[in-house]
Amino acid sequence: MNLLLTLAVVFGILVLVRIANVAQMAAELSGETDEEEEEKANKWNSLGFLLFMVIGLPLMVYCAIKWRPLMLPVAASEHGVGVDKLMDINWWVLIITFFITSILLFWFAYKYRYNKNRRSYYFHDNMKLELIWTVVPTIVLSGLIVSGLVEWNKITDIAKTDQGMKVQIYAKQFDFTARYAGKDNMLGTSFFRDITDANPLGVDSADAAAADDKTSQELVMPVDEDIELVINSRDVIHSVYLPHFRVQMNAVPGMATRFHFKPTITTARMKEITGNAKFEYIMLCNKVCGVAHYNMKMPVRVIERDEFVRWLREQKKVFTREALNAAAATTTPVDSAVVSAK
Ligand SMILES: [Cu+2]
Repeated sequence: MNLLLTLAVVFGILVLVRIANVAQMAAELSGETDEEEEEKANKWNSLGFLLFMVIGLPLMVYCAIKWRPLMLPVAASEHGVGVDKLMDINWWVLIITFFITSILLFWFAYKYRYNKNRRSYYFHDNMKLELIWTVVPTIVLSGLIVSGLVEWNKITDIAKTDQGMKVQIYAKQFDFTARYAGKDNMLGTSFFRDITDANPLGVDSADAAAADDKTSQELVMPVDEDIELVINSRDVIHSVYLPHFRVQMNAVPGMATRFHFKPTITTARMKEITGNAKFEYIMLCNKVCGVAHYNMKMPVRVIERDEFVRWLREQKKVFTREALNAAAATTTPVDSAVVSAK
């Protein structure tokens, strides 16, 4: 099949070359000069440009409208609305610039095609033109960058980050685990040397703050409440990406990164908004982190407060009571706590 296709292409090219030769010979026989021939070619080429514009630009608009439903639905978080507004402004600047420059490009290629009776206008430099194409993009781009920075500062405002329910997102090749801080809203410290089969997050059982910590393989959040994600990685750089909430933050080994946000739309409500009864939020790894990266994800749900309290009650604690008692019985060093946690 491939051989056949290659042969078809080769013969197709040969036929086209033959046709071009015949056309040239016919032109020579009819006494057409090179100049006339060139003028004809220019005319067809410039008309081709116009045709490309007339078909291409409306087709682009059509595709953008037709496939709009494949884009993300409305932002499901408080800060996401601002992010979307920024995105929209960027798109409008791009779209307007694209249409102006494309129309000028194709139209000029047609209008100013070679004409032996026309001389091009020569000028050495033009201060006014250069000022315009330097100052206008500078102002537009500065506006975009500054508004982006202002929005980003609002999102990452450190002053706010001590409020909100703490949830650790622990990333490793190739899954995520969520750890809820419990009533004290304090996550027990963890250390990679404390990692065992029974304690995959390496939580320190001697730390009192860890006693009520709970883990889950699903990220469940109460609606309209501040959430403080504390993000860690065991091995390589991963990325916590929650597209519907316009949240993305890298998970970096050896340090904790944070993201503070407030979900505003429950999963049930989003099903109604999208008209999709099967709609579910999702968390994805957004850094190519290894062979199973494509499959590194975690289901996400946003529910009402009371439903959330019930759900959290059912989740399993990081440590059993026996493990905690054993840890309490042994005093320092940390390593003995690890053994007892097994
Ligand atoms: Cu990953």
